Amino acid sequence: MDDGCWGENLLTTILFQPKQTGQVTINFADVLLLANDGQGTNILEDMAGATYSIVDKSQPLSSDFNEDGKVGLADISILVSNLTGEYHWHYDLNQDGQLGLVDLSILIFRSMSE
Ligand SMILES: [Ca+2]
Ligand SMILES: [Ca+2]
Repeated sequence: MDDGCWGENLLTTILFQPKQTGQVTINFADVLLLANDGQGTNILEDMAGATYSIVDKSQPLSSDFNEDGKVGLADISILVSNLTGEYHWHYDLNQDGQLGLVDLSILIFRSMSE
């Protein structure tokens, strides 16, 4: 793009191929995207990274959060204490990207099934 671009444009697409499940943080370091503002302002300079959760949707997430070999009140307590605050992917039992009553319902159902 020798002449640059104007307005909203898709500049690139990055495809990531995860090697394992878990969390990954992606930061844009040493990357320049310069505005054609006469000063060459790097518009990525203030861009924060993002953290992604890589999950295997073919495998149900474990509900035994305290790893005591059973799903029970202790696990429910752990989930409830994590419903607010920072998102933790391993408590997201329906893998919808958020923690909420659906995840709690799944956990209660699993605890009653054991
Ligand atoms: Ca447990
Ligand atoms: Ca969820």
